[in-house]
Amino acid sequence: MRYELYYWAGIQGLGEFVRLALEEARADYVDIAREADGERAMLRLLDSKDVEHPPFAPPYLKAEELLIGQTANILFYLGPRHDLAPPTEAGRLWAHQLQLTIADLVDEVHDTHHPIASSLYYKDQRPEAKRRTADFVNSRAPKYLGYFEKVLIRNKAGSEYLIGANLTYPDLSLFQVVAGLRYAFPRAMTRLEPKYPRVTALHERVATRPRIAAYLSSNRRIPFNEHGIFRHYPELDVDT
Ligand SMILES: N[C@@H](CCC(=O)N[C@@H](CS)C(=O)NCC(=O)O)C(=O)O
Repeated sequence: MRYELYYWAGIQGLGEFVRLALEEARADYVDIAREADGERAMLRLLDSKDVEHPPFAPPYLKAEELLIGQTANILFYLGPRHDLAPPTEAGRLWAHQLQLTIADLVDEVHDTHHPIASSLYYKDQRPEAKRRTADFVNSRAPKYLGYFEKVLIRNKAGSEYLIGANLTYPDLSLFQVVAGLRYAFPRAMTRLEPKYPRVTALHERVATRPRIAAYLSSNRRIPFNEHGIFRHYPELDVDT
C-alpha cells in the first residue's frame, strides 16, 4: 500500500512526527504537498464535500479507504502496522498516552511564539512571547523533560527506549522534540539537557538508527525554519 501524507510542504511542523514513523518503517509514501501542485491538492481534499470524515487540519494520512487526521491518531494507526507499537492493548494505550503528552508539549512550544493568537504575526505578540517563553524554558520544559526522564527510568526493560525493549513511535517523537528544542532554544537547552541524560541519550540513539540517519541527511528532511513549530528567535532564547 502507498500512503499519502498531506501536510504543508515548507515546514517540519506536526507532519514531521508522521514522516519519522513512515521513514523508520520504510513505508511506501508520497508527501503530497511536496509534489507539483500538491498543496492545492491537499486543500482540495480538506474542502471536498465528498469526504465523509473530514479532517480539521493537516496532517492527515490517506491509507487506502481511510482518511486519518490528528497526529497522535495517525501514529496510533501506523504503530501496530509497522512494528512501532507495543504488542498488547495496555502497551498501545501507554504509547498513545505518551504521544498525547508530547502533543501537549508541542502545543506549548507553539504558544511560545504565538501566545495570543495563531492568526497574528509573531511580531505583533513579541512582548507576550517573551513572557511566555521565559515561563516555558524555566518551568514547563523542565517539567515535561523531567517527566520523560522518569518514564525512561521506570521502564522495567531497562532499555534506552520509552516502552519495553524496542523502539516505538513515541521515541521517534521525543527525538523530534529534543531536536526542535535544541534548534529553538540552544542557550536554554545547553543549561537544561544535562539534567535529563536519558532523554538526551534517547535522542542520540534514535538519530543514529540507520533509516533515521539516512532520512536526516536526505533532502526529504526539511530544515527547521521560522515558519514551523520550533522557531529560533534569539531574543526569546533566554538563559535565566
Ligand atoms: N491537533 C492537531 C493539530 C493540527 C494543526 O494544528 N495543524 C496546523 C498545521 S501544524 C494547521 O494547519 N492548522 C490550521 C488551523 O488550526 O486552522 C494534530 O495534532 O494534528
